[in-house]
Amino acid sequence: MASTTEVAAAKYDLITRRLQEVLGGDSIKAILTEGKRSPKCYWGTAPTGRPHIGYFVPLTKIADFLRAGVEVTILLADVHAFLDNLKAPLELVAHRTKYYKFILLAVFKSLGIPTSKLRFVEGSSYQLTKEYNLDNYRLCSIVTEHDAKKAGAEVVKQVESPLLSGLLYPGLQALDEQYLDCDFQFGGVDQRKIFTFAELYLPRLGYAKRAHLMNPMVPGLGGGKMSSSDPNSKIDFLDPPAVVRKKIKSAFCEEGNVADNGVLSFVSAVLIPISQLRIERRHGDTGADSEEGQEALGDQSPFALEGAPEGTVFSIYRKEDFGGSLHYSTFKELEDDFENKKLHPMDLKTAVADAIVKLLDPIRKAFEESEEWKTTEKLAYPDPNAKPEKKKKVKVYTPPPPGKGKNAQQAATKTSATPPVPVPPPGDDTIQAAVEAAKEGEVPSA
Ligand code: STL
Repeated sequence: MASTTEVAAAKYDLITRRLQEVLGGDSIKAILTEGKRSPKCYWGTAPTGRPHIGYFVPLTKIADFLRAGVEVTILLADVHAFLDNLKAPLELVAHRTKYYKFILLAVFKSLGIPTSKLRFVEGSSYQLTKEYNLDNYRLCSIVTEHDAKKAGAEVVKQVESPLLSGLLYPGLQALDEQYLDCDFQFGGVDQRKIFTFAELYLPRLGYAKRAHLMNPMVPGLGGGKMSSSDPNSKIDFLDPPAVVRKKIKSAFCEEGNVADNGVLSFVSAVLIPISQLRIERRHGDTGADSEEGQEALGDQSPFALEGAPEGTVFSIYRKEDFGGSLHYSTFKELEDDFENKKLHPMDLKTAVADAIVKLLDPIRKAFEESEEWKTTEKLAYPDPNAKPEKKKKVKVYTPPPPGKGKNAQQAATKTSATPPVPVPPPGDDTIQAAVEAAKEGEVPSA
């Protein structure tokens, strides 16, 4: 029988495995050791561009949290999506939030993570309250412009004429920790400056300093950061098999080069961890998460070929003429073989493409089967090349000049010296006119 200290240590190891960095881990250890309640965490994402398969990294990690009994909140940061240089314009953000929720739910299910255990929260559900806004103003009164800029440098899109909204972003994210009532926030290591900003400023508002857990970033297929704006550097969750294979085929993956290799990184950061989760689940090692795997969508076998030795986390098919298939039980062995040119990029790419196709199959199926999701996708990401609908001309009533028109007599007697009040066009049309005029480079007259 394991002691409470041992149980707490095992949970802590599970919570922090495969992370790049942990800040303030002792506070989590203390909660686990005390054993009175579960630690609480949140992971946030801003519903901007279409989420790509790099999201498998944080989402897979959430399985570990649940196994350690952590209460997990997923924040759909809709207000942030707008604040970040209008990445999601206000009229699209609600559709994108819905689209993200569909994707996230399907991905969690494909990973065997019980979605009933997750709490989904939309940022706007509390970020528009009086309390939150007053806290924002309090924060604005103590944060220098310099610190706000520095905190957002890696996360907020950097442009020539930065907007005030981008400066608000880090502060609001810090407040989210308080308003979502978490013990730690989890995110990519790209969030590090925002996390340290929160650690510095929340206590100055009288709130607790939270711990921060960071996963490594997965490089894109071109070797650089996996970006939502470069379609060739990333694979969309809904990409069909042929597109997945084409993108992997064209990925940079030089023979013997393990340094700038997005394909190898994906194996290490996504495919092997998923294989490991599945192997552990087969052995019944799901800790506090007894429901793991119950509502799983799609094939839940590790990425190992039939006949692979026990404990294989990744197999690569090869014809007997080329030395036969390869089976790895750690990433290190695979990486070494690649570096020593015992594993050819073509064989690696084929195996990775096969694994991704398998991984995405249940997600695409869920999309194909949901009319609501398909409609949401069209609304959230309208085709930029689609022709805009012809706008009907709205008839605006223009009153006749004084003394003219069929009611002239009546009006003249009733209003005597007062000139008739002109009917202003509806508010929306005024804004619309201004926007259209701005597009054409002219200034609206009134
Ligand atoms: C992105 C991409 C990404 C993470 C985020 C945004 C995070 C956003 C966020 C917003 C508010 C929070 C926490 C996180 O409280 O990978 O565009």
